[in-house]
Amino acid sequence: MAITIERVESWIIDIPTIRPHVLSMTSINKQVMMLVFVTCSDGITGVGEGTTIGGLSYGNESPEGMKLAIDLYCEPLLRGQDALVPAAVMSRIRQHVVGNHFAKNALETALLDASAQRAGLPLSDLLGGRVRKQLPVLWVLASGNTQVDIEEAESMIEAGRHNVFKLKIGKRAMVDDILHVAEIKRALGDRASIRVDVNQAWHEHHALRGAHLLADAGVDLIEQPLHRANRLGLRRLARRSPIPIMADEILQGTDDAFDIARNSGAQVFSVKPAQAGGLFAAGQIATIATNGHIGVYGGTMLEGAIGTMASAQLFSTFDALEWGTELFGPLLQTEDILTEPLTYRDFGLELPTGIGLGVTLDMEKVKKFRRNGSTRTIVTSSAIGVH
Ligand code: MUC
Ligand code: MG
Repeated sequence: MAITIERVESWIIDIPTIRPHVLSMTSINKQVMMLVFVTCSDGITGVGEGTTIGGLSYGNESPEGMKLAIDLYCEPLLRGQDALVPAAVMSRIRQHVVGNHFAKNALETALLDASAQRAGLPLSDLLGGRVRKQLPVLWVLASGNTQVDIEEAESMIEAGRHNVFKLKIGKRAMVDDILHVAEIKRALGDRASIRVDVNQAWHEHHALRGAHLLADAGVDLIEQPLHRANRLGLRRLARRSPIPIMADEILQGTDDAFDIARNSGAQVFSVKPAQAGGLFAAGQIATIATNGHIGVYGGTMLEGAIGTMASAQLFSTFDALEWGTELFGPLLQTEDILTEPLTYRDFGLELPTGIGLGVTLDMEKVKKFRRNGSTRTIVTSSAIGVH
């Protein structure tokens, strides 16, 4: 009997963060998640998530925009379609909807979650099966204060939760950022690996000097130091930097991944299903990386539990994951929206064994945080230069 897509519904959920999270382009005090529910004629509902950072500060899709793209343009293309063939359904969406990678990733996740539930399998089994049961997870130090960051890192190491830390820099002058990074590395010593994410804030003129100073301070990796449009600059830097350069914002899909790999434009790829436009596209980016002898890292857009689990299900199938993952998004939120929380221990995230995404939403909690009306994503005044 044919099983079709009956209903597609998207919600916006606002959950406060445990502390302000300060990046080069914005600071956030809450995380805004777009959840999409795809209900099929056999009664199965799949769920997917589209989440970004600071409204439109990070990329060209906001949670509100994702909701609009799904409600207005994707829903009519999905309703009545064969739910058993997510690839064909997504191909139809791609024919009619250009870009909108975050929204497409959320929809593809929901369709695959429904298929996996129907098959009685974890989503990772539909993607080829797990190579690992646990994913290494780093923590991002981004309180904006050096002492607070050191204390935070110390408590994470002591609790056995994280011993790899990514520091968000690029908001302050380079010299101040490097003093901040060096102080943290000095305090933690060999007990932790330190990486930095510049989120595109540096100019090529001073990036090489920055890379040398960071290497001297004991940093292991520099993420997206230059603007994403400066591909040649990133390639020049990657060739001369004493420590590896990771591509993040520059990777907006498989074409970018292929181009960067072909031109030796970075040593590591941050694989993000949202930026890639779906779990399959993200898997293809990881394959391009591995075939191009580029390291693989499992990135995040600070998704909550649903987006994090979708990524985790995919990353668990990767043959190579040399740089671990940063799937810590749910830990940055004050509230858990699952019936059973995710398990973070021994410096990693344990993959649940249940069907689909392997997690169940606590709908009472989800409803509590659901946004009513069309409230905009509030970006802090300092982030938009208003004082
Ligand atoms: C990014 O640029 O990597 C990942 C962790 C975090 O704090 O921000 C994100 C986005
Ligand atoms: Mg990044």
